This record gives sequence, C-alpha cells and structure tokens, in this order.
Amino acid sequence: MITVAPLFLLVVAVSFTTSLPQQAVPRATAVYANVYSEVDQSGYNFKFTDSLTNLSANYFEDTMDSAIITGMWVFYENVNYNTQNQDKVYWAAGIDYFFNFPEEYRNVISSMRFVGHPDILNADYWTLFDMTLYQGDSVSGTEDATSLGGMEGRAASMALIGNANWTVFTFSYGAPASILRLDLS
Ligand SMILES: [Ca+2]
Repeated sequence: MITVAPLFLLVVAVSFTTSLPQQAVPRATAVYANVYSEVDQSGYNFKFTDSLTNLSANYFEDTMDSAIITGMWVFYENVNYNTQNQDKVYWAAGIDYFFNFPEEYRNVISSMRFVGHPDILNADYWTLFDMTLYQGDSVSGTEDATSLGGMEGRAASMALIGNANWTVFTFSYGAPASILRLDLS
C-alpha cells in the first residue's frame, strides 16, 4: 500500500526534451506505443495511439514484454491506472524509443496511459496525479491554472513535458492549489 503524499511533497517530476519543432502533428502518427508480447519486439503486437484503462479489451492484459514508443507512456500492473490497487508502475519517454520491460514488469501490465499534449509533440504540458508514481486520476493543462478543480489538495505526483518552468502552489487567492508557469523573459 502506497501512502498518498500531499501536494507540496511531489515525489516525481519528469521532463524530457527533443529537437523536434513544436508544431501540430496528427496524434495518430505522432504519439504511439507499439507493444509486443515477447522481448525484442517479437511475438504479437498492438499499436496504441491513446491511453487504455483495461488492456483486456485488446487481448493484451498481462502479456506485454517489450515496446517501442513516442511520447511519455506510463504502464500499470492493474486496470484503471492502479486506482483501486496501487502496485507496479513503469514509465518511459522518447522518440521511437525501444525497450524491453525489466523482468519483474513483464506479463503484468493491465493498463497504460499517455502523458503529454494530445496534439503537439513535446509542447509545454503539466499533469498532476492524485496518487504517487503517476497512478490514479489526473488533471492536466498547457497554461497557468489559478485553481485545480477536483485535484485541489489531492495531487501526489506530477509530470512535466516540454521546456517551460512551472511553479506549483499549495495556496493561492483562496484556492487550495494552483500551478503557474514561470515567466523568464
Ligand atoms: Ca495485471
């Protein structure tokens, strides 16, 4: 059982950059996760272009051994991004990045989630999760947010994509939590 930390104890912050220009790219071709039932891109495979709360719908539950991805993807041992049962989490980010899952993560993945801007590869984008290690519910955005809606007071981990610097507040103008982009100009 993993204890959920309060907002100001963000446990993970990840960012990655690429040399790709920030231009609109159709998501179906820009962001994907091609997953395989065996290591080294062997066995049978399925190419996903969006998050999936239950891989059994694609006959890929507890089957994955390797993958090639573009963007940031998070893989969970249980359905619904480990919301009901927090357990193993594995994540990776890159452009056409290939990897074999470490042995203890093979044949256990049951859901997977893309993290980042849905249409623009590597655009400045923040995502807050209500559980540690990118598990559970999430809210995200590309701009400053003076309040966090349903995530107020619940955020436990965070992922940052792009090059922007962000400041996360526990309190702001009466709202329990907010996130602002630092203006460095
Ligand atoms: Ca599983």
